[in-house]
Amino acid sequence: NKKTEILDQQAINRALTRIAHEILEKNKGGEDLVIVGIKTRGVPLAKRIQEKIMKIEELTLPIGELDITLYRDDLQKAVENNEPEIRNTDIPVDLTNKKVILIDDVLYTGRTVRAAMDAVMDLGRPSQIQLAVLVDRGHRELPIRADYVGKNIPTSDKEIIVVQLDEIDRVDLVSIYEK
Ligand code: 3GP
Ligand code: 5GP
Ligand code: MG
Repeated sequence: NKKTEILDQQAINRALTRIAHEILEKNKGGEDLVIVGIKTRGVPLAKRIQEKIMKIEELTLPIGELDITLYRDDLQKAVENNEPEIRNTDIPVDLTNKKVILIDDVLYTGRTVRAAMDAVMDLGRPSQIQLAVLVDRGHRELPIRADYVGKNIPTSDKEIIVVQLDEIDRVDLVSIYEK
């Protein structure tokens, strides 16, 4: 079980600062943006990006969360036919005509993001949905890409990315493990 550290705390922080700037640049400011984190680790990432945007523009973006769980028997196994399911949504604002920025830790097959987009569309009619992820590890099974990427980490299917965030794991670290 070899482990290689890919992003330390400073690198994660810089990537999130860049993403916050990119979000503001692409959207010409923060007007009409709503940030939505995908549980578990997408939620603290969403909060951090919201705080960075607050510092840059003195603007507090509304923030929500989605709980999307993959009922895979074994995370180590191939994805097969297991589809992610929406368990809970907590989005405290009307999304109509808003630009929704989905935030997740790792983008892999794209199935979680597809489920997240379904959930968001069910809640209202956003004018746009954009996607920010800390890590894109490749292996997409759907035509989905991220608008903002902390780091592209090409992986083999024998590798997994471990994302640790201070709010949950008491440390900020992204590493790659060999299964
Ligand atoms: P997260 O909820 O913060 O995203 O799925 C439970 C946890 O297991 C996830 O935490 C994720 O970090 C980790 N994990 C590692 N490999 C995988 C994987 O291939 N699929 C999923 N869904 N989670 C994985
Ligand atoms: P997808 O639905 O794109 O296959 O997977 C995305 C979701 O599964 C994300 O929420 C992510 O947390 C989790 N995931 C998939 N692969 C990995 C991985 O290698 N490492 C981690 N930490 N999470 C993963
Ligand atoms: Mg996740």
